[in-house]
Amino acid sequence: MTKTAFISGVTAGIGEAAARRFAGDGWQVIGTGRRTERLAALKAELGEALRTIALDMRDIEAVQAVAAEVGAVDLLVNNAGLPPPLAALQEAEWAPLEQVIETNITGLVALTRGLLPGLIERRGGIINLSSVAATYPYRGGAVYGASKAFVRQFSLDLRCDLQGLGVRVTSIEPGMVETEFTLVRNGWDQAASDALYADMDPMTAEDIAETIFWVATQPPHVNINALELMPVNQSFAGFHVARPDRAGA
Ligand code: 8X3
Repeated sequence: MTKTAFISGVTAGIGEAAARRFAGDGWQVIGTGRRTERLAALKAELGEALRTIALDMRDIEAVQAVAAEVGAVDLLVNNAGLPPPLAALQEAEWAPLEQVIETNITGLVALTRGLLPGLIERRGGIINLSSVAATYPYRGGAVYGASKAFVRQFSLDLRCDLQGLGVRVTSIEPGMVETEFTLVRNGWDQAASDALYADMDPMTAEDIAETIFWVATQPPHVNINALELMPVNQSFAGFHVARPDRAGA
């Protein structure tokens, strides 16, 4: 029987690549996004394999209505999410922070909760897109990193709620992937994005889509709890030490 994957945020990057990957393997894909012209372009490419739904994850009533209307699916990929501008909290504007919290956390919980009855009925799977930022802090990443730490912990706790029901839950935690992520973070500054990914061979949206597909197609008795990935050329920052008394010395 044809399996159905519900993927949020298919208008770019990892979500778009995942829609292609699952559709290419014969799955029926239901894909959401805010940008209708991009939804239409992907629909034109994937045809019958893709059903598109225009949806802003911040509109909780719409999220709940979509979940109720869609009914049972075999897989939910909670991909929709974004970072705010990379600014220390004391320098950050409120609106983008609120947008990130509403999208990455509130919308994700509402969509998951809405689709859970059907996922339980199908003994399906949930794959949540977290980030290495959930574990490793960096300046300017407080709200983004915390939102992704929420996604990781939500995934692990959800496994307890679903104990014995046959539903799998996974947190996927990528490092640098060249998508629109850095454009969004830098106010669509293409040069800044190009500079960040230059000469370091970042992961691609297709790399992560392949990982999502692999997780989803493990035997039903295997649950990948969490999976952290980085490009080889990305590793970890050290600790920072402030010595205010020596400023300018
Ligand atoms: C973002 C990952 O490494 O670009 O999810 O901060 S990284």
